[in-house]
Amino acid sequence: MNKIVITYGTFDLFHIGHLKLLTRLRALGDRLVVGVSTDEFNAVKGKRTTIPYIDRAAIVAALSVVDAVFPEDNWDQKRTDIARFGAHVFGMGDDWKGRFDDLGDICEVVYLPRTPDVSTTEIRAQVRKPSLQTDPSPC
Ligand code: C2G
Repeated sequence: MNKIVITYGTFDLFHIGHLKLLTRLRALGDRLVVGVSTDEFNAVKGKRTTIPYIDRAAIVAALSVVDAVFPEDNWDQKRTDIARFGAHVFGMGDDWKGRFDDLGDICEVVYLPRTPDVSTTEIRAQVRKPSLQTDPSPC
């Protein structure tokens, strides 16, 4: 059986937590398709993104564990997407545990443990830290 797994996310400032999740989800089936949140949808989610959708989608699409990427424009497209792709498994990190259980009538719903100690928010904060002031003049 060509078991298809589907997931969704912003994947801003792509990091190892994203990669581990996508890799584990791919291991649950034969193909993994990913809905990447558009910039407009992230505004709806109240999430500010650093990297524009076109680049976030290109990075996710380039992963060997990802077979297809499509835009996530709203909260309500998942049921249609699952039917469109014939997905057997819907998976997310467990910060979403319970949130999408209603999809259980059309596919298996799984929540996998998040990777601790890494987040887009933390990376953004680190990048913003002023670097240690060094004396620009030659010594
Ligand atoms: N994730 C993870 N470990 C981290 C960070 C994120 O496993 N350290 C997982 C999240 O649980 C999620 C996926 O990586 O399943 C993408 O995370 P985000 O880019 O933050 O996506 P999010 O804003 O949660 O959007 O409709 C669903 C939403 O689009 C999910």
